[in-house]
Amino acid sequence: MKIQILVSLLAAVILSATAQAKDTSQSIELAVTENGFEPKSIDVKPGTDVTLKVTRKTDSTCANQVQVPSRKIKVDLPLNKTVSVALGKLEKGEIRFGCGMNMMEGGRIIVR
Ligand SMILES: [Cu+2]
Repeated sequence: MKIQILVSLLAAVILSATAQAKDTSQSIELAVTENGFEPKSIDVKPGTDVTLKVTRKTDSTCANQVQVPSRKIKVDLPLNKTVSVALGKLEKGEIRFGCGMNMMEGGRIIVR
């Protein structure tokens, strides 16, 4: 009886490990500081389901929004609060992001 429980526990652990290996989602932390978006360049693998976790840490830039023009995303960034921006599965190429007015130099996600 105890062995059966142990075996099923082991099976559950192995199954969840396998599921994690196949999971291609990725959370990427992005900060807005006096220097703009950090990091400015992010590398991901094609087919990855990407969510940006954006935290604005300064009031001294115009970036109180983040936008991803190719995804038609524009999101408010409250000070010191992390905002999730789901981009979905990314194909090969480059995705630009920047401030709400598209003035400030933003950054890019390189999918390769
Ligand atoms: Cu701006």
